[in-house]
Amino acid sequence: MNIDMKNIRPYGDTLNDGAVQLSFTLPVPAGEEAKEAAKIMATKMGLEDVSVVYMADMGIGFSFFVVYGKSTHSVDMTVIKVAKVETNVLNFYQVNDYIREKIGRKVSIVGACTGTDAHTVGLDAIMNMKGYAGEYGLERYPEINAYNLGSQVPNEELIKKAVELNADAILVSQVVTQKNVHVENLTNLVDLLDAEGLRDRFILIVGGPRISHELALELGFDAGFSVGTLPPEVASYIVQTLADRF
Ligand code: B12
Repeated sequence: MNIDMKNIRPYGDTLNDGAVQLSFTLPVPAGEEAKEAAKIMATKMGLEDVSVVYMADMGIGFSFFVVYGKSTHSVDMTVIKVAKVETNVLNFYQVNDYIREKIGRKVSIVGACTGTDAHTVGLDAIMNMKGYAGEYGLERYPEINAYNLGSQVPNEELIKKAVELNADAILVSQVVTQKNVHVENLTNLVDLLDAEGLRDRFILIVGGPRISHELALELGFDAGFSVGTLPPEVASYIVQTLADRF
């Protein structure tokens, strides 16, 4: 198949047909007028040949739609550059061997959900002994001392613990992003570390579903991890960055 990388378009039935599926809610009761409004809305979004394939009454003067249409736009893939964590991902055994051979002591890692954030599942997936998606969490690695401080940890407290435990890396989880609360909180952590002359002492990592490596770098972190991250990816990044810094 000959794909024009300078003009990528959505693919539905045939290559480059631009077919997309879109769903949204309108604050009007379901009915023929609402259906027409959904069609006009999708057309104004730039879709052609729009058809409303599903409408549901949401019960309280709201209606939900699934719409098919053809996008008229294309994307030039050849100019896209995305900042991403570039690490040779090692498995559980390789990470532990790497630490023994290249670092020669246990690696200390402190993690927390900070600020007002109480979403612990993501950080637990990375740190918890029992692991996630078939991978052991950092607490299970014999060559890593992992400390999970839990949820709603103030930045000051996280820094205090990281110093106390002589941490090599600090892991921060931020799931709630409403009103950019995560940006404020993450910036505050970096500012506090800077003010105490501690920023360079730690590998500083942030993760969460709406975190990108690019955002992490912008905010003064060393790396950012998002949806689907597995513990060995984080462990590999930490140990290789640490060895490089020796
Ligand atoms: C479970 C849940 C809760 C539980 C949390 C329980 C707990 N102990 O964690 C409870 C009920 C407490 C809760 C509360 C709230 N929640 Co909630 N919650 C969710 C839900 C359904 C699932 C989140 C989850 O567990 N995902 C599974 C994990 C495995 O995925 P993950 O977090 O993405 O983690 C992975 C990666 O992101 C990454 N990662 C994550 N952290 C880190 C850290 C590091 C260091 C690294 C390397 C990687 C990493 O690795 C993980 C594994 O791959 C989501 C909706 C959804 N489906 O996502 C809403 C959601 C996150 N919640 C939301 C909201 C708004 C709230 C509340 C504000 C609701 C309210 N009005 O009270 C409160 C806030 C509480 C607080 N103070 O934080 C919104 C956030 C919207 C936004 N953009 O900010 C969501 C998206 C729901 C929604 N659609 O509105 N919530």
